[in-house]
Amino acid sequence: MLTTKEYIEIEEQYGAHNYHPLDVVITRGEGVWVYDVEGKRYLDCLSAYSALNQGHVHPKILKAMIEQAGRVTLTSRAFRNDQLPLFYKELAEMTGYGMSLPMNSGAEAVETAIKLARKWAYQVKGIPRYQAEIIVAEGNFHGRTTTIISFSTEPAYRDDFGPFTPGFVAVPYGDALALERAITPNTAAVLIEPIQGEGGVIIPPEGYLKKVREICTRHQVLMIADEIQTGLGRTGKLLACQHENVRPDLVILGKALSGGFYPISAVIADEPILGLFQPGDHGSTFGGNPLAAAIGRAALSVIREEKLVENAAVQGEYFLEQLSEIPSRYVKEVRGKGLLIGVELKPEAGGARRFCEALKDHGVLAKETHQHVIRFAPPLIIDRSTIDWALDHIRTVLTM
Ligand code: IF1
Repeated sequence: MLTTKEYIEIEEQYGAHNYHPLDVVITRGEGVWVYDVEGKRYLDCLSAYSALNQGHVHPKILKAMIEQAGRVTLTSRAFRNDQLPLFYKELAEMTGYGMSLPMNSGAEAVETAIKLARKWAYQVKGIPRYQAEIIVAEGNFHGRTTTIISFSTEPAYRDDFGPFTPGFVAVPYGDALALERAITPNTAAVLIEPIQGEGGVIIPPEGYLKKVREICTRHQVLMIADEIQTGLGRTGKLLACQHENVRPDLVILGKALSGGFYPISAVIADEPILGLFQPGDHGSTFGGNPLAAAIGRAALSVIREEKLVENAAVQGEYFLEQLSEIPSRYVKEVRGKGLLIGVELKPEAGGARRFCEALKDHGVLAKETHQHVIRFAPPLIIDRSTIDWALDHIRTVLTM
């Protein structure tokens, strides 16, 4: 085995530099823990941006993956397979939406939802062809494709990558009035995150999602929730929109839909909307393949059987409360829902990165977002004593 330094040198020489990772080289993961090539153990407080809600290498998902990998992995959608129908059915039963459309990356599922909303606009709402507009929120993060970055408001994600896809309007996040004012007869949909993850764990004012739902209904506009990061238990509900008893027309899932084993995403909706896609309209070589479907089925069953939604609510409340009580001169605000928690530091703290570096040295892996926010989002299988262990180290680092 090579040393940490050697792995990093090779990576820097041969890999594109589109990331600035913490200098920890992970070789193994188990549950909430990962191990680096020097044998040091760390608590994973990022969970691959919520893809690992079920924890690393969950044995049940691993078993499903290995069994299916030995049977058949890919049929293409030109033929049917015996896993996809059951994945559809189990996803419908769990989420209460009638249909789903599987893709691979989150960004692909967002693209799928955009295409579907546009088709709905022309075929159902009667918007003049190619005039459809979709309203998004400032500070959004929905992925990295050229269309999606076209409506990003973050210069780093956007600058130098134009020309941009038209048809999107951005309004301030959390402001329902601004959203309603932006609606025109050509508005097809509103696309929002229930909590902005990359935006810095931004929680909108209470009642915002409910208002967005009412506005969408009143103006015959589709409400699309990007729950790629917030969905599947992360915030203490299966879907974060359920905190306000809101049912969007379309929900986009990804990340934890595979428990971190494989890229699996999906758009879920009812038949009057998702039924608009006709053969040939949309597709993917790998989307809905039997390996993905088998993994997805196992990933969903772990969320259900291990009551991860409930655990996220209970442990998240405790973690948030304990973090809020840390007497740190650097902390401006602690906020979160379930196990999606952001600790925003004051500008004079000198940025969150150095705190993440220090946490890493203490065996806690967390990632800064938007310069001043440390995000804590451990796997949803975490227990109270492990949170207490983490808190000891977080306290030390935040009061250094
Ligand atoms: C990166 C961020 C998180 C997402 C929401 C769609 C996607 C994501 C709400 C796209 C993806 C990831 C992508 C990853 C880092 C990460 C991230 F900091 F960049 F913004 F989680 F906060 N909608 N988020 O959060 O899904 O196509 O990647 O499967 O791009 O570096 P994807």
